[in-house]
Amino acid sequence: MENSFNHRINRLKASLKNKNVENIIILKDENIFYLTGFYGKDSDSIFLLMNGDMYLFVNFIFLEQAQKSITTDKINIILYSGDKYEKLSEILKNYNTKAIAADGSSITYADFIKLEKFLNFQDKKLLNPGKLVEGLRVIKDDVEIFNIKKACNITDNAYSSILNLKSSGILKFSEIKLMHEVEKELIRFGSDGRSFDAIIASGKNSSLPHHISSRENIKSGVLLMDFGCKFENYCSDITRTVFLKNNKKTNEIKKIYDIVLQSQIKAIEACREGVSCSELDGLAREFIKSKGYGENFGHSLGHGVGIEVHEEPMVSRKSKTILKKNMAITIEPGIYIKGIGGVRIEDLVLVKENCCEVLYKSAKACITLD
Ligand SMILES: [Mn+2]
Repeated sequence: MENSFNHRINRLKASLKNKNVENIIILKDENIFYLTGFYGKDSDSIFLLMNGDMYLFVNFIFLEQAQKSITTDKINIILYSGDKYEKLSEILKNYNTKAIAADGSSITYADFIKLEKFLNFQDKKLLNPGKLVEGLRVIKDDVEIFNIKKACNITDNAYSSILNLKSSGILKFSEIKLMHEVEKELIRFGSDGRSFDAIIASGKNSSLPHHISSRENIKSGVLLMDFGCKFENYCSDITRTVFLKNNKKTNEIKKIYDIVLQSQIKAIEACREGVSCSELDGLAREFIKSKGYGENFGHSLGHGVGIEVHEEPMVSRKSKTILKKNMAITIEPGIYIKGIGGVRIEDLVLVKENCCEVLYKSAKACITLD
């Protein structure tokens, strides 16, 4: 593990050099975790890389956790009480450096004002290098790939035990109770918990891409389930749409199921190193459009997954990112028809040189549960 953190710090240094900066302040918990192994939730910590020296500023609540998770003595753990920027400022006084970058995408306005105040005072300039650490996180290393695959494997197991309930079992639940059942299975198979609140959408509710699971009872017809779990702080994210018994309304939805599935398979077949995110999105989108449902696919094709369930790169029409080996992205086209229902099929894939690896085994053929 220590080697992978060294490797990540070296990548950070190289990426800073590219932008002609040497020093950086990082505030976002996920980015600090990526670089140090310490993951405090809403921790109010600061990671500082200054002339090659590394500091982690934590408050009392996170001190012992930081000491336990950081296995290298190259990172100086600094306890602060009161204003973290005052403590930061004390350390910065020891350095003559004139410019320092801040992890730009996640900084609040209040933090920005304070940082500027302390840095101005010392005649240091604050720079914004953009989403620098997020940019490193798009390419997954071996440890990350292992954890993501494990999360996906647990997700497959949980999905298959939900299918084993059959229609008769599932129809006994409300959406919220099925959400709970899914999350219980994710834990039973070894995850550390969900990666987001599972979306369980029955019938007409499935036309809301991010429906909030409700107290309504699940009805026969279409059922969309979008869920995922965490393993060692790495996420999975899957969507499957199934049918519970037949009813009159399922005919049109089964027609769109076929279109969504074909577009998803086309995108998976095209997904490999060198293809741009916008090309991939366009491929699935054009196909859906050619079948007359262009207006009903209003979100982007996918997103990166890792420490966060939604992270870079965004797989959208606007994204200029070119896919590279070991990026982990979702491919999740959908068609949504208000008042009738919707279908989305989502896989998490690992980009390879000449193809991509689908990380789930869960079947995608249209099924009606007995
Ligand atoms: Mn997703």
